[in-house]
Amino acid sequence: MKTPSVCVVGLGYIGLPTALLLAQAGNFVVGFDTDERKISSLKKKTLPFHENGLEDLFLKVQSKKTFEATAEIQAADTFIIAVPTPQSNGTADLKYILSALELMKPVVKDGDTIVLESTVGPRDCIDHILPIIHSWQKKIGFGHCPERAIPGNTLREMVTNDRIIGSEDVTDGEKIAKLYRTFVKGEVFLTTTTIAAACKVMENTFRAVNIALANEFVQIADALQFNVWEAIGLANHHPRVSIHSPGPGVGGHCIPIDPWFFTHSLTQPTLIEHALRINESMPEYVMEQLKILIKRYHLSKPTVGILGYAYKKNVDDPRESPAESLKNIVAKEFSVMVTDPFVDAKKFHLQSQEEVLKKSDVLILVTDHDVYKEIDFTKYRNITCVLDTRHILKGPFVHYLGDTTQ
Ligand code: SAJ
Repeated sequence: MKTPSVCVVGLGYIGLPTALLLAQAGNFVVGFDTDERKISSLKKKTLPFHENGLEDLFLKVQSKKTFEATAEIQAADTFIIAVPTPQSNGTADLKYILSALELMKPVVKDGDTIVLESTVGPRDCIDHILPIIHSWQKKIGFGHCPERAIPGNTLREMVTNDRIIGSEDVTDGEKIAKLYRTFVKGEVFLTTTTIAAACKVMENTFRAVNIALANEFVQIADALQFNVWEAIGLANHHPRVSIHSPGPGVGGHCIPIDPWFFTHSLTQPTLIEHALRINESMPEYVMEQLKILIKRYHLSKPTVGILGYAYKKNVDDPRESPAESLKNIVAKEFSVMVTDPFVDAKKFHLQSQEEVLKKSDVLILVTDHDVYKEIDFTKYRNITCVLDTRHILKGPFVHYLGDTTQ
């Protein structure tokens, strides 16, 4: 392989697909990760996680010989940082970004460019990241291009979504745009790092607040005894209304976390913080509804089965999943089992679907995996009722969150 033109730092759900798309477009790419097991599995041609279409892309890129995984950071013309940014006291914790910068410091040279894809707060590039790069006293370009692709449809969205590139220097911004245009078919917009970061956090905040509203509607519907699903469906026929779907809570590494990056900037209580708390409280609310059902069916010491551990439908990612908090809440009072067809059962102590179906008295559907629609619950005489938090099942003993009318 030639000298790499791009080094992607962090081969997770965003870094790896980005690296492979760049490589497929003809750029010579090295992918670096501090997790040596991930690198050795990639070297053995095994992907560390599932994402639609990723395996095919990986195979294609192997035949082109434009991608290499490495446990040692390497010189390149452009470095793309795609590492996690957890939340800490209402700001983005930059520790992984700072250690990535520390690792690349010895290999960057005059004329190189660093692109940050990880989500950060609006002022983080100006206040914390650029001062570090400037302190190296080299001519390094910098831009912030926050990732926007949705897990489950990552590859398609990485190609078709519009991208926002923030840079304090127009030439750097244009250079980065040129690289991204090798695989991005959407429009590429140039702006400042602050605006780029603000857009990204606003996008996920918009979603978090709207989901919280739907989750509050569930509680209102239960209190006033109407079917929230029918009401939302009909309300969404209004040309300017698009209510999100209620559910057992919000998971993933983005929507429950990124909106916090805004909250430290105001001293008064924010709508955003209240919305995040509503979403966080949903597993408790599901437990309350479960207890109502258990009482209604006169179940004593029931075994509760949880269907779905991933944070959302048809993915294998359990990060911040509401299923984990629900499991812990239920376990305080009842015996509980969890199953998920996509998530690593050994790593997360999950049971097989058949075992959960055969041994549970009551089920809670947490994740709306399509395969759950195929289960014939009537085959299992032990199952008294199912609490469907996503409104995807049908059947005589299925009860829905936000519908006490059944
Ligand atoms: N959810 C609901 N109701 C809804 C929609 C989602 O309860 O109406 C739940 C899901 O089940 C899941 C969580 O919210 O637990 C988040 O799922 P999601 O599909 O809304 O979003 P993510 O976290 O998979 O990806 C988001 C996306 N952001 C936006 O749509 C604004 C994606 O484009 C970002 O790239 C990603 O965050 C990120 O990495 O920031």
